[in-house]
Amino acid sequence: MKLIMAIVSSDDSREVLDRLTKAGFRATVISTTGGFLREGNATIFLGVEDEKVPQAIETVRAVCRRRTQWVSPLPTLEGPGLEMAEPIEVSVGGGVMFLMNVEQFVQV
Ligand code: 2BA
Ligand code: 2BA
Repeated sequence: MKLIMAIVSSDDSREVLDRLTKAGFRATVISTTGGFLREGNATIFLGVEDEKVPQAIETVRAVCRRRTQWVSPLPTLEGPGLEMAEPIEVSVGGGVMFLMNVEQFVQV
């Protein structure tokens, strides 16, 4: 069994969960915040049998489309005054997934 930790945009999380549960996957979701944009995202934990891992990944991939967004980074404290950094283009919306081996799955 694998534990998939999928970090997805908050906008996409509902549809990802709908599709995952319809496909029979079990999931746990927590509201999280990205360290870079400081915007809400969702972290979905999926305990998945090894042979179902590709299907789980495809289900997340089908919903989470990568797109670009302009953001103004937080002001820096470098230099004499408060420097406003130039807006930068970042890529958002795609899913990020970590896969971990599960030693044991216990249901009580
Ligand atoms: P955030 O940290 O808010 O990052 C949002 C997007 O900003 C990232 O999208 C990436 O395109 C860009 N970005 C992040 N850090 C950057 C940096 N130091 N310089 C330039 N651009 C940067 P994704 O890569 O799709 O990541 C989406 C969210 O997934 C991230 O939100 C973070 O919460 C999580 N994440 C991504 N990689 C991670 C990792 N290696 N470890 C833990 N969490 C990760
Ligand atoms: P349990 O299987 O006891 O699961 C309780 C909670 O534990 C789940 O809440 C979920 O948050 C987490 N969980 C269980 N197995 C997991 C796994 N493999 N990966 C990640 N998280 C896991 P809910 O999702 O709200 O489910 C409540 C109960 O509804 C479940 O109790 C189960 O009896 C049933 N259920 C959940 N998903 C189902 C599905 N796709 N088809 C049929 N029944 C489902």
